[in-house]
Amino acid sequence: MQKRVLAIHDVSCFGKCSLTVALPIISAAGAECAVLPTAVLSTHTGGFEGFTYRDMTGDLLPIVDHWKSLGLRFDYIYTGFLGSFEQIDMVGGIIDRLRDGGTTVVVDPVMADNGELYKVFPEEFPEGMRGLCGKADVILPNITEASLLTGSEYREGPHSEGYAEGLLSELRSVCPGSSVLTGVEFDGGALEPVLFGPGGRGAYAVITPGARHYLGAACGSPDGRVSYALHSLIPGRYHGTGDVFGSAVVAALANGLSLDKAAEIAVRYTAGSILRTAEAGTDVRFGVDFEAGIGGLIEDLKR
Ligand code: PXL
Repeated sequence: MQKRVLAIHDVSCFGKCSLTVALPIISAAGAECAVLPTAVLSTHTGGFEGFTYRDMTGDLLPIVDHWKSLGLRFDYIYTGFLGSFEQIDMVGGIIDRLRDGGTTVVVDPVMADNGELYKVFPEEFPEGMRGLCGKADVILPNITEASLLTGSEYREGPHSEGYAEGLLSELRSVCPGSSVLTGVEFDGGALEPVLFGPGGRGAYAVITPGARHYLGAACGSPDGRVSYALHSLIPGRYHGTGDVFGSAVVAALANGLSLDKAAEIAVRYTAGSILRTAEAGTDVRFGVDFEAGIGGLIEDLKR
């Protein structure tokens, strides 16, 4: 049976993030992708001046009412950038109405990066997002979002395992399910003994061994188990990579893969998208070249 995903994000008309990323990646992976647009913007808000912003709050419930009248159901609900603070509770209610025993809810608490809450969101946004994460089976925060959700200190990389695993442990009181923490950065010299030294831990997927610096994701399960998926760090800050990563995770889950494996595949795919973009030298605000990697992603999902 084909899986059906509902993606609840904004439409940034230009700039390759949110729905313009989720829809192609999830569809190409063979799942149906229905959309609930939270806002329509001319571009995303990361580095562009003068963007237009249409809040879609008033349309969300009528759309869901219509779907209920049709008896639609969803295997996955994947939420990302929300259009307003008011939408957080509304989206929580929509999840309650649409989920059934077979629905997996994936919440990406998109609200912050590089140590700062996005300027479009009010100060109370993280507290609201904490409530939404409480409804999720899987959350996908970056380090900044995890620190805001848990009231923990934000630290720049390179990180220690202790810091990453401390955040994952705190996140267990935010989300009853699993957490995938993104933007985890390790120094290669510090990591290698842990990996390959006496009693080296097997819970790592190192995609590019021998790197000086690693960047990737740490997955924490409800029972406290932790795994990592790491790629060599590619310098620079590229826009929309969180959405490329999250969409690939959802695509992999919808193909029946475990969360650890989904994170590994998503790290490889996101890093490949960044590398192509770095080589092309395009404006980092314009998003990453995820399109050329879709074929490889599908092969990875089938492997
Ligand atoms: O990629 C996250 C994102 C999604 N949508 C909009 C954004 C951002 C991040 O800045 O501005 C509108």
